[in-house]
Amino acid sequence: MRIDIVTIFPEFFSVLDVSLLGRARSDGLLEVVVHDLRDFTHDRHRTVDDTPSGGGAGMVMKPEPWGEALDAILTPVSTVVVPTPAGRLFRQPLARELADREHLVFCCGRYEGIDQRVVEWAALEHEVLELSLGDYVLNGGEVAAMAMIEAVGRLVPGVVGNPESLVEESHEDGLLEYPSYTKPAIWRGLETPAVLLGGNHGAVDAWRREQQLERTRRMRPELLDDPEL
Ligand code: 6GU
Repeated sequence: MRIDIVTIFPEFFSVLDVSLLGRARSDGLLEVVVHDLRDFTHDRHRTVDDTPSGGGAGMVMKPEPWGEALDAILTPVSTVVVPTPAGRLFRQPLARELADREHLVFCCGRYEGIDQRVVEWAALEHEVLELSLGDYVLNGGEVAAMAMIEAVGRLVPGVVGNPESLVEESHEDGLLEYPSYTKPAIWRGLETPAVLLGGNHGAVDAWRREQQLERTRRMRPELLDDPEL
């Protein structure tokens, strides 16, 4: 998979050099290229924003640098992702779907967002997804893009060493994950649930399922009747 990122803060993405995704990049499973949006401006001040048409607070990202950047980056197989709190919720089923794409292009907006015509224009010839992480506001799309890239990247075959570890995690079956324990069996007076030490795998599986349901009911009751999951 190839991932291009367009941002005015390329240095945010240096964390992609480390950990699991850093390894995936050096192994050639993921190709990630970060672009500075200001490289696609032509004025002395490398201007990327302007006042909102119709008035109002804040600044809006000008369409021209975005157009030039996307002209240079898009291919016929590109999917464009625009992180925005005004987008549709990014959830595990979509992460799974995006893990099959050949080319993802993340457009990270700052200020009050990107001139909407950039999305309209890109959608003429490409799949464009405006995606939100959740119901809170970040200062820009960079941290959100990072979260999405990690969620998608770890689902690309070969990126996570043991694919079985992907199966039993939160959201993969629409429920939250069961709680985990390791040794020692008693720590600071607190005991590991006896069923996990008894060697009865059927009983362990049943207990974990029960825990998933109990935890989901307690933490995220709305997931229990969610058609998407
Ligand atoms: Cl995708 N972007 C921004 N700026 N804020 C967010 C978000 C995205 N998702 C939740 N809050």
